[in-house]
Amino acid sequence: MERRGFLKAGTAGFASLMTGTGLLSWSPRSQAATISKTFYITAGTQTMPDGVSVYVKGFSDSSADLNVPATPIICQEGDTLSITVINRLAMTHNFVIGGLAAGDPPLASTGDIPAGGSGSLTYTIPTGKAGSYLFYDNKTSYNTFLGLHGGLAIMPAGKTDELYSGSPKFTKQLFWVFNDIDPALNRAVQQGTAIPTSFTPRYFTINGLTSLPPGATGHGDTTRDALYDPRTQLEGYAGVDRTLMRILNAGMCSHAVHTHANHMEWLTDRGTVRPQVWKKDTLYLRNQLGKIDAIFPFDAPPDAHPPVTTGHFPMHLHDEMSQTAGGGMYQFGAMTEIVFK
Ligand SMILES: [Cu+2]
Repeated sequence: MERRGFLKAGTAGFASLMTGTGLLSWSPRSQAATISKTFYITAGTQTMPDGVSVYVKGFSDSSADLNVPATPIICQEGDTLSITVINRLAMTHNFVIGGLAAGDPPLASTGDIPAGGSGSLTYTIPTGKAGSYLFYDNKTSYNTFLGLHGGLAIMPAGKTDELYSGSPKFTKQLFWVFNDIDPALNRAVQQGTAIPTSFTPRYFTINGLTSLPPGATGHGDTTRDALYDPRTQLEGYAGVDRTLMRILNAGMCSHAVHTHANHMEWLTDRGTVRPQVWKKDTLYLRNQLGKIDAIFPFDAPPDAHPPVTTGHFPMHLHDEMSQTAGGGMYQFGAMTEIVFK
């Protein structure tokens, strides 16, 4: 049992889990800068849509917050990341950024951060590293699933509208960070008992939330419902709001990311630029640190008759269990809305 820094985030406190600010905002600079960020490793409970309270850990903005996933970081090539991580818990943790530094695996890392102590990471981003990255805790095989993860966006220097130099352009960008929760694992970590050898996910989240469909308590609440969370929902005008989704998978399950209304322009898989941009309505997101980047073009939906330019459509995962909670509550899983205004 970890005693220090334990936060209770029941239904009323749920908003403290999501202090996100919606879309990633970015102003390019002609000069490189140092991006300083302090995270606090905190723990607490999060109430799932079936009322079950699950123990989670997060890289949080303050010792009084519990952010799952962490607030994203956005910067540009040439910048220096200066990350400080303060461990408020009674176990050793760490903070790594996957796919960034040289090495195998290519990790930028704080190294071990002792209980009650702090660690730091300084890394100057070379040219050619523009893209989407997951930062996480790999001190154990399961810390990432507990909630210790978040997204890092690296822009090409001086650019506002490209994923990498010369990529198809976008006007908006956001993260979709997926995770799966097996409450038995989280409970074992909380209680200090043996870590289960099997993983049976019962909750599936996008940016820390599940869908709360019409009729459910919390439906439409932008702080609780993944359908309406401004960090997650795609919203725009046809022909205008091309939106980049930086899609990261912190969890154990692979997923099939599926959009209605438009096909997505598939730009990268696991950090590698695809040789051609394919238009797909379903994208394979690998498990355990899988990542893809794609643009939702906000074209007028081509298959609609009579033609439409407004309306609501879903993004849901095409693996059916991910659309449930608690072993069967359908449409309480990882999905969001696509709103043509
Ligand atoms: Cu569908």
